[in-house]
Amino acid sequence: MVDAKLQPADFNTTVRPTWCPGCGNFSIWGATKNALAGLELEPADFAVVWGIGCHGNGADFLKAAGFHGLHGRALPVATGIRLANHRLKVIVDVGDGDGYGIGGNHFIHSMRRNLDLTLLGHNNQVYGLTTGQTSPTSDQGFATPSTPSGVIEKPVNPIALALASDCTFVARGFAGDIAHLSDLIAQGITHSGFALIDILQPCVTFNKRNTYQWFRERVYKLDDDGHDSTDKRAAFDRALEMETEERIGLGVFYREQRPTYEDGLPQLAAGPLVDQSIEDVDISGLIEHYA
Ligand SMILES: Cc1ncc(C[n+]2csc(CCOP(=O)(O)OP(=O)(O)O)c2C)c(N)n1
Ligand code: SF4
Repeated sequence: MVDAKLQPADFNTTVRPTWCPGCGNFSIWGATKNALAGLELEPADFAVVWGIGCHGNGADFLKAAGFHGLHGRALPVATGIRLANHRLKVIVDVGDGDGYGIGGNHFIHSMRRNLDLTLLGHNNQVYGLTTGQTSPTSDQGFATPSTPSGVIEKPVNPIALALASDCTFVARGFAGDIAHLSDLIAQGITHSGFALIDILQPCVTFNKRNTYQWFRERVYKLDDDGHDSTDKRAAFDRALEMETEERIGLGVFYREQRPTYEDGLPQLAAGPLVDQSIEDVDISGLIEHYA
């Protein structure tokens, strides 16, 4: 008898989410479960790494093997998981403060390496968990407890930064459109190489500017507007639209196929490292060298 396919609810744990009612994290959690069920993945097929923040509390609510570790360091952990067992799909959930700020260095270099990871950027434009301070994606002029007179500097543009960092799958979703977001996450997981899905995730408690309504007045689907996702220059133009605060494209900005970092490692050709025997590995020379 063939086992019944898992349903999204099968990826729930017994812990109920503690996010504020209306938080965009609910949609990202739901869309992730939809994508996992749609791709017919079992919990043993994937791992998830979370950063620190409200988004990271999702570690308690998704039935998955994974790691909830240091602020800004989700991508190095995910890299280690992929190198140890590249049979696993690896999803990485970060906040804008976590992934684009303190973890910004890892963000750039993981993309240029083209590790086969799917990064979900929960972009609420504030530090949610620590009660609403300015984050790297906060809009210029936005007043928060840490910038009472308004943010002085320009925000990070994650889509433009990903394009400049040679990311091979660059997309933006919106927590206000779960069906579209579910499809983008599934495409990101299926993509061979690094997939960024930056997700507009309203923080209903601390960001009273970038609300669901504010986004609904500005978002449009790239697919409906004739965008060619193989054209990198066109993708840059679409990415820069965000800075006008008038039009915000949703969907796949850019995709290309190129060998992954893992493809370039001869050590992985024989299969995942976790399956390889270490009985014949002799490190005595190495120990002697460093003794
Ligand atoms: C090294 C370090 N610095 C600072 C903190 C405090 N801290 C915890 S969460 C957070 C910011 C969270 O913001 P974001 O990454 O945008 O996630 P959100 O809470 O909005 O989901 C900070 C600064 C920490 N935990 N570790
Ligand atoms: S503070 Fe903001 S990001 Fe955190 S759970 Fe509440 S609404 Fe969500």
